[in-house]
Amino acid sequence: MSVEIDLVIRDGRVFTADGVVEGDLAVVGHSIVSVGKPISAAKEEVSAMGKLVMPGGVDTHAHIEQMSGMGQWNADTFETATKSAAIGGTTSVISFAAQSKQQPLAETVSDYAIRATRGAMIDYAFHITITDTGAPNFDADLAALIAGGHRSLKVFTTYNIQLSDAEILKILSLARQNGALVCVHAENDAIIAQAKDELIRTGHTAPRDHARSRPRMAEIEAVERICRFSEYLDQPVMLFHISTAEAVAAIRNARARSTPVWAETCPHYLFMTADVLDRPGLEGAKWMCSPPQRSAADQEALWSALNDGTLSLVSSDHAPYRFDESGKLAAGQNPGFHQIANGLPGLETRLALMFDAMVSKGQSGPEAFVQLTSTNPARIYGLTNKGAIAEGMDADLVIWDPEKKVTYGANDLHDNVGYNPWEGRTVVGWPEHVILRGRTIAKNGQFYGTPGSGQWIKRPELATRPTGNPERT
Ligand code: DUC
Ligand code: ZN
Ligand code: ZN
Repeated sequence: MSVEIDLVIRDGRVFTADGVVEGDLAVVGHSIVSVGKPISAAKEEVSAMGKLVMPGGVDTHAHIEQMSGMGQWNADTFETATKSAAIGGTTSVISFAAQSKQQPLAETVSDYAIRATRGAMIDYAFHITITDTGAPNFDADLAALIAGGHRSLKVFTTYNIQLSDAEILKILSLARQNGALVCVHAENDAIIAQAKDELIRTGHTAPRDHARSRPRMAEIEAVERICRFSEYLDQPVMLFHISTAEAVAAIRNARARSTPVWAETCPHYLFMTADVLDRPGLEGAKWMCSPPQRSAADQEALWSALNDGTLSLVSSDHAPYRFDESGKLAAGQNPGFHQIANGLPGLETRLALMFDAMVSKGQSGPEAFVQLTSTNPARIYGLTNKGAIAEGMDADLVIWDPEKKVTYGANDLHDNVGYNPWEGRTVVGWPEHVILRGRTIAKNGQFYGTPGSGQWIKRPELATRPTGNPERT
Protein backbone atom coordinates (compact mmCIF):
# COMPACT_ATOMS: atom_id res chain seq x y z
CA MET A 1 0.00 0.00 0.00
CA SER A 2 1.53 3.32 -1.01
CA VAL A 3 1.54 6.12 1.54
CA GLU A 4 -0.22 9.35 0.68
CA ILE A 5 2.25 12.24 0.50
CA ASP A 6 1.20 15.34 2.44
CA LEU A 7 3.58 17.82 0.84
CA VAL A 8 5.89 17.76 -2.14
CA ILE A 9 8.40 20.50 -2.91
CA ARG A 10 9.28 20.23 -6.57
CA ASP A 11 12.19 21.23 -8.77
CA GLY A 12 14.35 22.92 -6.14
CA ARG A 13 18.08 22.55 -5.52
CA VAL A 14 17.86 20.59 -2.29
CA PHE A 15 20.80 20.79 0.12
CA THR A 16 20.71 17.34 1.74
CA ALA A 17 23.02 15.85 4.34
CA ASP A 18 24.82 14.04 1.46
CA GLY A 19 25.04 16.80 -1.12
CA VAL A 20 22.88 18.73 -3.54
CA VAL A 21 19.94 16.91 -5.14
CA GLU A 22 17.71 18.36 -7.86
CA GLY A 23 14.18 17.01 -7.68
CA ASP A 24 11.24 16.35 -5.43
CA LEU A 25 11.26 16.45 -1.66
CA ALA A 26 8.34 14.60 -0.03
CA VAL A 27 6.88 15.01 3.45
CA VAL A 28 4.44 12.80 5.35
CA GLY A 29 3.18 14.18 8.64
CA HIS A 30 6.09 15.83 10.43
CA SER A 31 8.88 14.08 8.57
CA ILE A 32 10.82 14.04 5.34
CA VAL A 33 10.14 10.71 3.61
CA SER A 34 12.09 11.04 0.37
CA VAL A 35 14.50 13.34 -1.42
CA GLY A 36 15.14 13.20 -5.15
CA LYS A 37 12.61 10.48 -6.01
CA PRO A 38 9.84 11.55 -8.43
CA ILE A 39 6.50 12.02 -6.64
CA SER A 40 3.37 11.83 -8.80
CA ALA A 41 0.89 13.53 -6.47
CA ALA A 42 0.58 15.02 -3.01
CA LYS A 43 -2.06 16.80 -0.94
CA GLU A 44 -0.02 20.02 -1.16
CA GLU A 45 2.36 20.97 -3.96
CA VAL A 46 4.98 23.71 -3.79
CA SER A 47 7.22 24.74 -6.67
CA ALA A 48 10.81 25.59 -5.80
CA MET A 49 11.93 26.17 -9.38
CA GLY A 50 14.98 28.47 -9.31
CA LYS A 51 15.07 28.28 -5.49
CA LEU A 52 17.30 26.62 -2.89
CA VAL A 53 15.73 24.21 -0.41
CA MET A 54 17.67 24.13 2.85
CA PRO A 55 17.08 22.89 6.40
CA GLY A 56 15.42 25.36 8.76
CA GLY A 57 17.84 27.49 10.73
CA VAL A 58 18.93 26.37 14.19
CA ASP A 59 19.78 29.28 16.47
CA THR A 60 21.42 27.99 19.64
CA HIS A 61 21.92 31.25 21.52
CA ALA A 62 18.96 33.58 22.06
CA HIS A 63 17.63 35.37 25.14
CA ILE A 64 13.85 35.13 25.26
CA GLU A 65 11.46 36.24 28.00
CA GLN A 66 14.41 36.33 30.34
CA MET A 67 15.86 38.56 33.04
CA SER A 68 19.34 39.88 32.14
CA GLY A 69 22.41 39.81 34.40
CA MET A 70 21.70 43.53 35.01
CA GLY A 71 18.20 42.67 36.25
CA GLN A 72 16.15 43.72 33.24
CA TRP A 73 13.50 41.79 31.35
CA ASN A 74 13.90 41.16 27.62
CA ALA A 75 11.55 42.98 25.29
CA ASP A 76 10.50 39.72 23.66
CA THR A 77 8.13 37.04 24.81
CA PHE A 78 8.33 33.53 23.37
CA GLU A 79 5.54 34.59 21.06
CA THR A 80 7.21 37.68 19.60
CA ALA A 81 10.71 36.19 19.49
CA THR A 82 9.71 32.97 17.77
CA LYS A 83 7.49 34.76 15.27
CA SER A 84 10.48 36.93 14.36
CA ALA A 85 12.75 33.87 14.16
CA ALA A 86 10.32 31.98 11.92
CA ILE A 87 9.95 34.84 9.45
CA GLY A 88 13.75 34.91 9.25
CA GLY A 89 13.93 31.17 8.46
CA THR A 90 14.81 29.78 11.89
CA THR A 91 12.74 26.78 12.99
CA SER A 92 14.55 25.74 16.18
CA VAL A 93 15.97 27.85 18.96
CA ILE A 94 17.80 27.24 22.22
CA SER A 95 17.11 29.99 24.73
CA PHE A 96 17.85 30.12 28.44
CA ALA A 97 16.24 29.00 31.66
CA ALA A 98 18.05 31.40 33.98
CA GLN A 99 18.28 30.56 37.67
CA SER A 100 17.77 33.33 40.19
CA LYS A 101 19.64 33.33 43.51
CA GLN A 102 18.62 30.49 45.82
CA GLN A 103 16.17 29.13 43.28
CA PRO A 104 16.03 25.34 42.91
CA LEU A 105 16.90 24.47 39.31
CA ALA A 106 13.79 22.34 38.89
CA GLU A 107 11.70 25.45 39.53
CA THR A 108 13.83 27.55 37.17
CA VAL A 109 13.26 25.17 34.30
CA SER A 110 9.56 24.70 34.97
CA ASP A 111 9.04 28.51 35.04
CA TYR A 112 10.60 28.90 31.59
CA ALA A 113 8.86 25.78 30.28
CA ILE A 114 5.48 27.28 31.22
CA ARG A 115 6.27 30.48 29.29
CA ALA A 116 7.59 28.64 26.24
CA THR A 117 4.74 26.13 26.15
CA ARG A 118 2.31 29.02 26.10
CA GLY A 119 4.00 31.16 23.44
CA ALA A 120 6.59 29.40 21.30
CA MET A 121 5.82 29.03 17.61
CA ILE A 122 9.02 27.22 16.62
CA ASP A 123 10.66 24.26 18.35
CA TYR A 124 12.88 25.04 21.31
CA ALA A 125 15.17 23.80 24.04
CA PHE A 126 16.86 25.48 27.01
CA HIS A 127 20.37 26.03 28.25
CA ILE A 128 20.12 26.01 32.05
CA THR A 129 21.92 29.16 33.27
CA ILE A 130 23.51 28.48 36.63
CA THR A 131 24.01 31.43 38.95
CA ASP A 132 23.82 29.80 42.41
CA THR A 133 25.41 26.43 43.05
CA GLY A 134 24.28 26.69 46.69
CA ALA A 135 20.54 26.63 45.89
CA PRO A 136 18.48 23.90 47.60
CA ASN A 137 18.74 20.43 46.05
CA PHE A 138 21.24 21.72 43.50
CA ASP A 139 23.23 18.60 42.55
CA ALA A 140 20.19 16.31 42.46
CA ASP A 141 18.08 18.75 40.45
CA LEU A 142 20.89 19.25 37.95
CA ALA A 143 21.40 15.51 37.47
CA ALA A 144 17.64 14.93 37.04
CA LEU A 145 17.24 17.78 34.54
CA ILE A 146 20.15 16.60 32.41
CA ALA A 147 18.86 13.02 32.46
CA GLY A 148 15.44 14.38 31.52
CA GLY A 149 16.80 15.84 28.27
CA HIS A 150 18.18 19.29 29.12
CA ARG A 151 21.69 18.65 27.84
CA SER A 152 23.29 22.10 27.99
CA LEU A 153 24.24 24.41 30.83
CA LYS A 154 25.45 28.00 30.81
CA VAL A 155 27.84 29.77 33.15
CA PHE A 156 29.28 33.28 33.24
CA THR A 157 32.70 34.52 34.30
CA THR A 158 31.36 38.11 34.64
CA TYR A 159 28.10 40.16 34.43
CA ASN A 160 27.12 40.16 38.16
CA ILE A 161 26.13 36.52 37.84
CA GLN A 162 29.56 35.00 37.49
CA LEU A 163 30.65 31.83 39.19
CA SER A 164 34.07 31.51 40.83
CA ASP A 165 36.68 29.29 39.22
CA ALA A 166 35.96 26.68 41.89
CA GLU A 167 32.25 26.75 41.06
CA ILE A 168 32.93 26.54 37.33
CA LEU A 169 35.11 23.48 37.92
CA LYS A 170 32.31 21.97 39.98
CA ILE A 171 29.81 22.55 37.15
CA LEU A 172 32.19 21.12 34.56
CA SER A 173 32.65 18.02 36.72
CA LEU A 174 28.91 17.59 37.28
CA ALA A 175 28.31 18.06 33.56
CA ARG A 176 30.89 15.37 32.79
CA GLN A 177 29.29 12.93 35.23
CA ASN A 178 25.80 13.54 33.89
CA GLY A 179 26.45 14.14 30.17
CA ALA A 180 25.90 17.83 29.41
CA LEU A 181 27.68 20.49 27.37
CA VAL A 182 28.70 23.64 29.28
CA CYS A 183 28.36 26.97 27.45
CA VAL A 184 30.44 29.84 28.79
CA HIS A 185 30.26 33.61 28.56
CA ALA A 186 34.01 34.09 28.95
CA GLU A 187 35.31 37.55 29.86
CA ASN A 188 37.55 38.29 32.85
CA ASP A 189 35.50 40.15 35.45
CA ALA A 190 38.42 41.88 37.20
CA ILE A 191 39.82 43.30 33.97
CA ILE A 192 36.38 44.66 33.09
CA ALA A 193 35.86 46.10 36.58
CA GLN A 194 39.20 47.91 36.50
CA ALA A 195 38.65 49.36 33.01
CA LYS A 196 35.06 50.31 33.77
CA ASP A 197 35.83 52.00 37.10
CA GLU A 198 38.59 54.09 35.51
CA LEU A 199 36.31 55.21 32.67
CA ILE A 200 33.51 56.16 35.07
CA ARG A 201 35.94 57.93 37.42
CA THR A 202 37.24 60.06 34.54
CA GLY A 203 33.77 60.86 33.19
CA HIS A 204 33.91 58.64 30.11
CA THR A 205 30.43 57.14 30.18
CA ALA A 206 29.11 57.40 26.60
CA PRO A 207 28.01 54.30 24.67
CA ARG A 208 31.34 54.38 22.78
CA ASP A 209 33.15 53.93 26.11
CA HIS A 210 31.37 50.60 26.54
CA ALA A 211 33.86 49.03 24.09
CA ARG A 212 36.81 50.41 26.10
CA SER A 213 35.26 49.02 29.29
CA ARG A 214 35.49 45.46 27.93
CA PRO A 215 39.12 45.17 26.82
CA ARG A 216 39.96 42.39 24.40
CA MET A 217 42.29 40.96 27.05
CA ALA A 218 39.21 40.23 29.19
CA GLU A 219 37.99 37.80 26.53
CA ILE A 220 41.45 36.41 25.77
CA GLU A 221 42.22 35.59 29.41
CA ALA A 222 38.87 33.99 30.16
CA VAL A 223 38.80 31.96 26.94
CA GLU A 224 42.31 30.65 27.61
CA ARG A 225 41.33 29.76 31.19
CA ILE A 226 38.15 27.96 30.18
CA CYS A 227 40.01 26.04 27.48
CA ARG A 228 42.45 24.85 30.14
CA PHE A 229 39.58 23.89 32.49
CA SER A 230 38.01 21.90 29.65
CA GLU A 231 41.33 20.21 28.94
CA TYR A 232 41.99 19.50 32.61
CA LEU A 233 38.65 17.82 33.22
CA ASP A 234 38.10 16.53 29.67
CA GLN A 235 34.70 18.18 29.68
CA PRO A 236 33.04 19.53 26.49
CA VAL A 237 32.61 23.29 26.50
CA MET A 238 31.01 25.76 24.07
CA LEU A 239 32.59 29.22 24.11
CA PHE A 240 29.96 31.79 23.32
CA HIS A 241 30.23 34.86 21.07
CA ILE A 242 33.93 34.88 20.24
CA SER A 243 35.01 38.34 19.09
CA THR A 244 38.83 38.57 19.03
CA ALA A 245 41.62 37.12 16.89
CA GLU A 246 43.56 36.10 20.01
CA ALA A 247 40.62 34.12 21.43
CA VAL A 248 40.32 32.37 18.06
CA ALA A 249 44.03 31.45 18.30
CA ALA A 250 43.56 30.12 21.84
CA ILE A 251 40.65 27.93 20.72
CA ARG A 252 42.57 26.71 17.66
CA ASN A 253 45.50 25.74 19.90
CA ALA A 254 43.22 24.02 22.41
CA ARG A 255 41.51 22.01 19.68
CA ALA A 256 44.94 21.04 18.30
CA ARG A 257 45.62 19.55 21.75
CA SER A 258 42.36 17.55 21.38
CA THR A 259 40.63 19.61 24.05
CA PRO A 260 36.84 19.17 23.68
CA VAL A 261 36.10 22.87 23.08
CA TRP A 262 33.69 24.24 20.52
CA ALA A 263 33.03 27.90 19.85
CA GLU A 264 30.62 30.22 18.09
CA THR A 265 30.52 33.76 16.85
CA CYS A 266 27.63 36.03 15.81
CA PRO A 267 26.75 38.28 12.84
CA HIS A 268 27.42 41.46 14.83
CA TYR A 269 31.08 40.44 15.22
CA LEU A 270 31.39 39.35 11.59
CA PHE A 271 29.77 42.42 10.02
CA MET A 272 30.09 45.27 12.55
CA THR A 273 33.10 47.02 14.09
CA ALA A 274 33.34 49.06 17.31
CA ASP A 275 32.57 52.29 15.46
CA VAL A 276 28.85 51.38 15.53
CA LEU A 277 28.92 52.78 19.07
CA ASP A 278 30.20 56.18 17.88
CA ARG A 279 26.82 57.64 16.94
CA PRO A 280 25.83 60.92 18.52
CA GLY A 281 24.27 61.10 21.96
CA LEU A 282 22.85 57.82 23.21
CA GLU A 283 22.07 56.40 19.77
CA GLY A 284 25.08 54.05 20.00
CA ALA A 285 23.32 52.27 22.89
CA LYS A 286 21.27 50.37 20.31
CA TRP A 287 24.42 48.48 19.27
CA MET A 288 25.86 47.89 22.75
CA CYS A 289 26.57 44.26 23.48
CA SER A 290 29.15 42.24 25.38
CA PRO A 291 31.69 41.45 24.27
CA PRO A 292 31.63 44.57 22.09
CA GLN A 293 32.17 44.67 18.35
CA ARG A 294 35.89 44.81 17.51
CA SER A 295 38.03 45.57 14.41
CA ALA A 296 38.26 44.60 10.74
CA ALA A 297 41.31 42.44 11.56
CA ASP A 298 39.23 40.53 14.12
CA GLN A 299 36.52 40.00 11.51
CA GLU A 300 39.10 38.46 9.19
CA ALA A 301 40.26 36.12 11.95
CA LEU A 302 36.65 35.09 12.70
CA TRP A 303 35.99 34.26 9.04
CA SER A 304 39.21 32.21 8.84
CA ALA A 305 38.13 30.38 11.97
CA LEU A 306 34.70 29.63 10.49
CA ASN A 307 36.40 28.35 7.35
CA ASP A 308 38.91 26.08 9.10
CA GLY A 309 36.47 24.71 11.71
CA THR A 310 37.92 26.48 14.76
CA LEU A 311 34.52 28.15 15.11
CA SER A 312 31.71 25.67 14.56
CA LEU A 313 28.60 27.78 14.27
CA VAL A 314 27.02 31.21 14.04
CA SER A 315 24.28 32.09 16.52
CA SER A 316 22.38 35.36 16.92
CA ASP A 317 22.82 36.07 20.67
CA HIS A 318 19.41 37.71 20.26
CA ALA A 319 19.14 39.95 23.34
CA PRO A 320 16.21 42.30 22.80
CA TYR A 321 15.80 45.63 24.57
CA ARG A 322 13.75 48.55 23.28
CA PHE A 323 15.41 51.96 22.91
CA ASP A 324 13.11 53.45 25.55
CA GLU A 325 12.47 53.46 29.30
CA SER A 326 11.43 49.78 29.22
CA GLY A 327 14.85 48.79 27.88
CA LYS A 328 18.04 50.63 27.02
CA LEU A 329 16.90 53.82 28.80
CA ALA A 330 15.54 52.16 31.96
CA ALA A 331 18.01 54.14 34.13
CA GLY A 332 16.70 57.47 32.79
CA GLN A 333 17.22 59.70 29.78
CA ASN A 334 20.96 60.17 30.36
CA PRO A 335 22.41 56.85 31.49
CA GLY A 336 26.10 55.95 31.57
CA PHE A 337 27.17 52.95 29.47
CA HIS A 338 27.33 50.88 32.66
CA GLN A 339 23.58 51.48 33.22
CA ILE A 340 22.47 50.41 29.72
CA ALA A 341 21.24 46.89 29.00
CA ASN A 342 23.53 44.98 26.67
CA GLY A 343 22.33 43.25 23.55
CA LEU A 344 20.73 43.62 20.17
CA PRO A 345 18.08 41.68 18.28
CA GLY A 346 19.25 39.08 15.77
CA LEU A 347 16.88 36.10 15.53
CA GLU A 348 15.23 37.35 12.35
CA THR A 349 18.32 38.68 10.54
CA ARG A 350 20.99 36.03 11.28
CA LEU A 351 20.24 33.78 8.34
CA ALA A 352 19.74 36.43 5.66
CA LEU A 353 22.97 38.18 6.68
CA MET A 354 24.92 34.92 6.57
CA PHE A 355 23.25 33.79 3.31
CA ASP A 356 24.13 37.11 1.69
CA ALA A 357 27.80 36.83 2.72
CA MET A 358 28.33 33.10 2.27
CA VAL A 359 26.05 32.21 -0.65
CA SER A 360 25.30 35.39 -2.62
CA LYS A 361 28.72 37.00 -2.20
CA GLY A 362 30.38 33.59 -2.48
CA GLN A 363 32.29 33.54 0.81
CA SER A 364 32.52 29.77 1.56
CA GLY A 365 29.40 28.72 -0.37
CA PRO A 366 25.93 27.28 0.36
CA GLU A 367 27.04 23.99 1.93
CA ALA A 368 29.13 25.85 4.52
CA PHE A 369 26.20 28.20 5.15
CA VAL A 370 23.95 25.23 5.96
CA GLN A 371 26.64 23.67 8.17
CA LEU A 372 27.31 26.79 10.24
CA THR A 373 23.72 27.96 10.71
CA SER A 374 21.81 24.69 10.94
CA THR A 375 23.63 21.34 10.80
CA ASN A 376 26.51 22.01 13.20
CA PRO A 377 24.39 23.66 15.91
CA ALA A 378 21.89 20.80 15.73
CA ARG A 379 24.63 18.13 15.97
CA ILE A 380 26.66 19.82 18.71
CA TYR A 381 23.66 20.41 20.96
CA GLY A 382 21.97 17.05 20.39
CA LEU A 383 18.95 18.21 18.34
CA THR A 384 18.95 14.90 16.52
CA ASN A 385 15.95 15.40 14.21
CA LYS A 386 16.93 18.91 13.20
CA GLY A 387 19.50 20.62 11.01
CA ALA A 388 19.64 18.39 7.93
CA ILE A 389 17.51 17.27 5.02
CA ALA A 390 17.37 13.48 5.00
CA GLU A 391 14.73 10.76 5.22
CA GLY A 392 13.28 10.55 8.72
CA MET A 393 14.35 14.04 9.78
CA ASP A 394 11.80 16.63 10.84
CA ALA A 395 10.48 18.50 7.80
CA ASP A 396 11.89 21.86 8.95
CA LEU A 397 12.64 23.55 5.65
CA VAL A 398 13.36 26.92 4.13
CA ILE A 399 12.86 27.71 0.46
CA TRP A 400 15.34 30.48 -0.35
CA ASP A 401 14.90 32.92 -3.20
CA PRO A 402 18.56 33.51 -4.10
CA GLU A 403 17.77 36.58 -6.22
CA LYS A 404 15.57 38.58 -3.87
CA LYS A 405 17.25 41.79 -2.71
CA VAL A 406 16.10 43.45 0.50
CA THR A 407 17.33 46.62 2.20
CA TYR A 408 16.50 46.58 5.90
CA GLY A 409 14.39 49.45 7.19
CA ALA A 410 14.32 51.22 10.55
CA ASN A 411 11.60 49.08 12.13
CA ASP A 412 10.79 46.18 9.84
CA LEU A 413 11.45 43.23 12.13
CA HIS A 414 8.72 41.19 13.81
CA ASP A 415 10.22 41.10 17.29
CA ASN A 416 9.23 43.59 19.99
CA VAL A 417 12.38 45.72 19.86
CA GLY A 418 11.25 48.65 17.71
CA TYR A 419 14.53 49.17 15.83
CA ASN A 420 16.61 47.17 13.40
CA PRO A 421 20.35 47.34 14.07
CA TRP A 422 20.93 46.40 10.41
CA GLU A 423 18.91 49.34 9.06
CA GLY A 424 20.23 50.38 5.64
CA ARG A 425 22.05 47.11 4.93
CA THR A 426 21.12 45.30 1.72
CA VAL A 427 21.06 41.51 1.56
CA VAL A 428 20.63 39.30 -1.48
CA GLY A 429 18.80 36.02 -0.83
CA TRP A 430 15.62 35.73 1.20
CA PRO A 431 13.87 33.00 3.23
CA GLU A 432 10.67 33.08 1.24
CA HIS A 433 8.82 30.01 2.57
CA VAL A 434 9.43 28.50 6.01
CA ILE A 435 8.09 25.09 7.04
CA LEU A 436 8.10 23.63 10.55
CA ARG A 437 7.48 19.86 10.84
CA GLY A 438 5.72 19.87 7.47
CA ARG A 439 3.52 22.91 8.11
CA THR A 440 4.00 26.35 6.55
CA ILE A 441 4.67 28.92 9.27
CA ALA A 442 5.83 31.84 7.12
CA LYS A 443 5.52 32.59 3.43
CA ASN A 444 6.17 35.77 1.47
CA GLY A 445 6.06 37.92 4.60
CA GLN A 446 2.82 36.35 5.91
CA PHE A 447 2.95 34.47 9.19
CA TYR A 448 0.88 31.35 9.89
CA GLY A 449 2.18 30.14 13.27
CA THR A 450 0.06 29.86 16.40
CA PRO A 451 1.19 30.45 19.99
CA GLY A 452 2.08 27.18 21.66
CA SER A 453 2.63 25.25 18.43
CA GLY A 454 6.38 25.06 19.03
CA GLN A 455 7.51 21.87 20.75
CA TRP A 456 10.17 21.32 23.38
CA ILE A 457 13.04 19.29 21.93
CA LYS A 458 14.15 16.56 24.29
CA ARG A 459 17.84 15.79 23.97
CA PRO A 460 18.49 12.25 25.20
CA GLU A 461 22.22 12.43 24.49
CA LEU A 462 24.97 14.56 23.01
CA ALA A 463 27.51 13.93 20.28
CA THR A 464 29.91 16.29 22.06
CA ARG A 465 31.41 13.86 24.53
CA PRO A 466 34.53 13.78 26.66
CA THR A 467 37.53 12.46 24.70
CA GLY A 468 38.22 9.87 27.40
CA ASN A 469 41.69 11.31 27.79
CA PRO A 470 41.71 13.77 30.69
CA GLU A 471 44.91 15.74 31.15
CA ARG A 472 44.71 15.74 34.93
CA THR A 473 47.68 14.02 36.58
N1 DUC B 1 25.85 39.83 25.74
C1 DUC B 1 25.56 38.66 26.24
O1 DUC B 1 26.46 37.93 26.58
N2 DUC B 1 24.30 38.28 26.39
C2 DUC B 1 23.23 39.10 26.06
C3 DUC B 1 23.55 40.38 25.52
C4 DUC B 1 24.94 40.71 25.35
O2 DUC B 1 25.30 41.75 24.89
ZN1 ZN C 1 27.13 36.15 26.78
ZN1 ZN D 1 23.94 35.83 25.19
